[in-house]
Amino acid sequence: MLSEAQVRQYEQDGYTFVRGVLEPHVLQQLRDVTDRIIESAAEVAEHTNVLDLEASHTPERPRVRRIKQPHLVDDFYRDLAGYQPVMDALIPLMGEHIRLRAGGKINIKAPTYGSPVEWHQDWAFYPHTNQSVLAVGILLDDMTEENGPLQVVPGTHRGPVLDHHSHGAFCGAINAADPDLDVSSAVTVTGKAGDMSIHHARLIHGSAMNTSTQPRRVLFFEYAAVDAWPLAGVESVGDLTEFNSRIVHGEPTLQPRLEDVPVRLPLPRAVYQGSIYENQRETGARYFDQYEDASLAAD
Ligand SMILES: O=C(O)CCC(=O)C(=O)O
Repeated sequence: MLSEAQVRQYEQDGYTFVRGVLEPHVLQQLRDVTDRIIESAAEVAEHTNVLDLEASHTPERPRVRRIKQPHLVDDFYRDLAGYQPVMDALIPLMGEHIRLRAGGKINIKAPTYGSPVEWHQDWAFYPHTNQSVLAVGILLDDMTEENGPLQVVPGTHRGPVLDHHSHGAFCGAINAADPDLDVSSAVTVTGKAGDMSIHHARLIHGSAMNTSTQPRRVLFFEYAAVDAWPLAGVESVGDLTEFNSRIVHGEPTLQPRLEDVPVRLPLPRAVYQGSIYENQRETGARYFDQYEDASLAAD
């Protein structure tokens, strides 16, 4: 369960952090399953449905940036999405009825070259009928000031949804020159492997490139209250059985709850598809440094 202070922090600041969520043997299993999937990158030259690759990836020198939709890749992840300690942390924030979203990912951020993620609000990717929508970040490695930690701008979940478009199409990032983007109060989220961050879907967040010698792998699961129905984005309710099969706690409903919330649609679709990293290739001004020529990055 969360303490009252953690619930208050989530409500006021739009994020909170929970220590020691994974038991040590579960953390070890998570790492083992993930390592096996990362190793499979030696067999591919291009992005796949599962693997998103750094621009400098080659089969001889594999560089995985992301594992996409992990709950579809291995049952271990699907089970972990409903892990009781995770549910115990979410119920005070979003109620008893919780659906895993179809998105979800493990962002790998390998040492010395792991890519940055530009400032964005998840809500710009997947607006819903109400804002009981959040993401958790389960740490596979210690997340430190040095290895590209998650950065959040407290309180921005109560502010506007900023423009995530470039050249007339969605690009999944807020232009760093946008006068409405103020990240002067951004804070870094740091913790130990097995800990978990929680952030509201409207919270502005991002992270720098990992130039350190330590990996920073985070498993992000996205959750919505069962009565929060997607308005746009990768998830639609084309198949109700599949939609409801992702309920990890509580019961389904056919009565979405409507809230008066600001919405921008992620349309027209991003020019580059496949992951946030691809979407963000079209971003106007960037905030975080990245290798212009990724092959310059050391192993
Ligand atoms: O990996 C990170 O630090 C941020 C990830 C994120 O916000 C995303 O992939 O949507």
